[in-house]
Amino acid sequence: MTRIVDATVIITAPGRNYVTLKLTTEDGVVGWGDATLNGRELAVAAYLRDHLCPLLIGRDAHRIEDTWQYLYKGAYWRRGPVTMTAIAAVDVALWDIKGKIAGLPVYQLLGGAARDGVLVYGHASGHDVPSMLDDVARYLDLGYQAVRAQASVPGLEKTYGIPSDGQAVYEPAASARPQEDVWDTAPYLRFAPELLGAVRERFGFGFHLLHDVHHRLSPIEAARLGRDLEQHRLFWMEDPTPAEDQSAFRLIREHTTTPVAVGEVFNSIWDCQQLITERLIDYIRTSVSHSGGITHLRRIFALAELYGVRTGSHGAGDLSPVSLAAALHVDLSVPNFGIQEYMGHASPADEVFHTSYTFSQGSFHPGDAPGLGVEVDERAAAAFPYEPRYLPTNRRRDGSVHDW
Ligand code: CS2
Ligand code: MG
Repeated sequence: MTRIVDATVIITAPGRNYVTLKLTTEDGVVGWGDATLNGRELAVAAYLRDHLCPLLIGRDAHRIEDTWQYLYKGAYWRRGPVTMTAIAAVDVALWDIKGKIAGLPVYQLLGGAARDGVLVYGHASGHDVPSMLDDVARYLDLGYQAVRAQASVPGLEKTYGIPSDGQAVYEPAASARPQEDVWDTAPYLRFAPELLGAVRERFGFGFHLLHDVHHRLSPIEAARLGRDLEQHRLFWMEDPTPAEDQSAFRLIREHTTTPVAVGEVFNSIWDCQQLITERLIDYIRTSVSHSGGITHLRRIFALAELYGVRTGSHGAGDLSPVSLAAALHVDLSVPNFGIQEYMGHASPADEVFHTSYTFSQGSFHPGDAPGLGVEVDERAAAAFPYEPRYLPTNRRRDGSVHDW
């Protein structure tokens, strides 16, 4: 038994906003958990500070499963992004503590390494096809074996995922109100096959190619796009249509064999159940930060394994380095691993988050430090105050709101 004696929420913005939970035991062992929910950061921070942290004081840090059930069932109001991100931060911090006390990296507690490394994909993008192709070349030169390709859609002023000038990776601009972008599906549906075709024409088929539709199509449009992309042999077409209506994916399945990946906005096993058990997707993208932590993510992945669905966890820059480290420990140990997203963390995040994961030839390894292998510099964190930032909103040409 080792009691939790302190639970602190740290909000910092080294390059972008992050919320981190710090748990400390009576023996001075510290565990870190990521609680960042992009554009709604303060809601999770308040949920932790006002509701969960007081409940954690005095609890046995070793009892991870009991604490998970206590916070999930005890909330009465279950599921949802805020609740499950808060519970995730507690869960991951407790696994960090257990690893540090055991003197083992977390993946060893999860059954050990099921592979030598964690295959990741990088984000190639461009304002046009030539600059996107140059970015793909850059990733292949760095040793990546998998690349996601996105480019500005001709005729649209703004497109998801394309960094503004001077940005290393795409990040929504700091603003008091969400930026409003104009979306039009027709030019995108014509352009996407050209975009991915250009990558295959220039670089061939010797690496994995991924594309994020980012929830913008109707089920039949998604079915048509999937069919038009088949010749380009994608690793996956991601979030082709909003996933609230899981039965909509049956229509996509009827028309195309392009693999489908969904799940970054999911928060619990219940959000994925139909898609997995009906084999309507090929990759489940639930993240350790937004779906209840290591404890619950492993359940989702175990269900997926039964149905031949592989993992493809979300790993955008708005999930902190603590989240990435936790994801890598899970990825290294689960049998049905598919791929891990790696977008990187813009400087000066590395001044606050000190990590021990390493990259080599297209794969990551979480490292063998006890626990997660990440430490947070609280003094450095204090130097980067929070700044409100909203994700953009999409409107169609007729002014109506569309999925972003
Ligand atoms: C995207 C994300 O990386 C992805 O797959 O869907 O960048 C997503 O837009 C952000 O995480 C939202 O906060
Ligand atoms: Mg995505």
